[in-house]
Amino acid sequence: MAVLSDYHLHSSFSGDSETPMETMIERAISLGMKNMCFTEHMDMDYVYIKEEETGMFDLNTDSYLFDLIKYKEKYSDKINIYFGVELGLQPHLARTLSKYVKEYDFDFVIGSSHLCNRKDPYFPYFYEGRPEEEAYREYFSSILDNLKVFQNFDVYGHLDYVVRYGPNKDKDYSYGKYKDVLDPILEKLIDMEKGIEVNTSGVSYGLKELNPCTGILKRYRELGGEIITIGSDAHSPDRILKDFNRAADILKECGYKYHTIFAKRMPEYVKL
Ligand code: HSO
Ligand code: ZN
Ligand code: ZN
Ligand code: ZN
Repeated sequence: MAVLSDYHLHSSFSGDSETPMETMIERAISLGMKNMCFTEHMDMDYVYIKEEETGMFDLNTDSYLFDLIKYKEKYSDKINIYFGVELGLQPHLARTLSKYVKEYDFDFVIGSSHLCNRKDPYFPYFYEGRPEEEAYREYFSSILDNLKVFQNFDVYGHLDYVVRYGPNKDKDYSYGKYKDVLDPILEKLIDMEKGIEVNTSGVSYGLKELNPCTGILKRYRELGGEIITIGSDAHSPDRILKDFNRAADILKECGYKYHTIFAKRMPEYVKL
């Protein structure tokens, strides 16, 4: 069965997208999508280093929700639209983020690491003056720091996001090389009954694998993990549902029979 649900989508409510929400919806409908979940960026306490700009990823959640409800009704006979958020996790924000999540009736919450000890792995300075491996390890251990203090999310986003931006990307990277830091993350997620997502946007960064890599997906399953959402992380209409067949094939190869969609924060399992 083709996967017809995309659980990681941005529109102009995110600081790094200019696509009107309705353009994303119309494209999704034209692709035959059944369930689309917007997951707009909310990265509190984010400083865009290049321009020393603060607040680039502050989400105006009220106007986002206002438009979402409007389009949900307008397109109700064509597609299910869900209200999600991609929360940028940082340990010192744990209490503020918990409070924020409780203020809205989200269908789905992705917890993502976009900053790591207040530094942004998106920029070269994160890797300069040290081996790539050290930077990747810093990123993974900061995920564990987040998990120790924050729980109000459904899936962890693009677990190995850092390899998109490293000097050699995922050329010298594998699950096995980082097993000692990755296993505690996966074990903790499973203990907390949290999922992970397969994020297909790495393809446009020229990665050899999706995020996270197949080794991580296999290991999560092996340890008993079952909650997997699939998301394109599209910021523009052309990326919607991209590489979903590949994601589904990888998941089946790793032993998964289902992927997961969420409504009102409750998982529903859909056959792959
Ligand atoms: N959060 C973006 C990437 C980024 N832009 C980091 C600036 N910093 C990924 O959707
Ligand atoms: Zn983004
Ligand atoms: Zn992200
Ligand atoms: Zn995203």
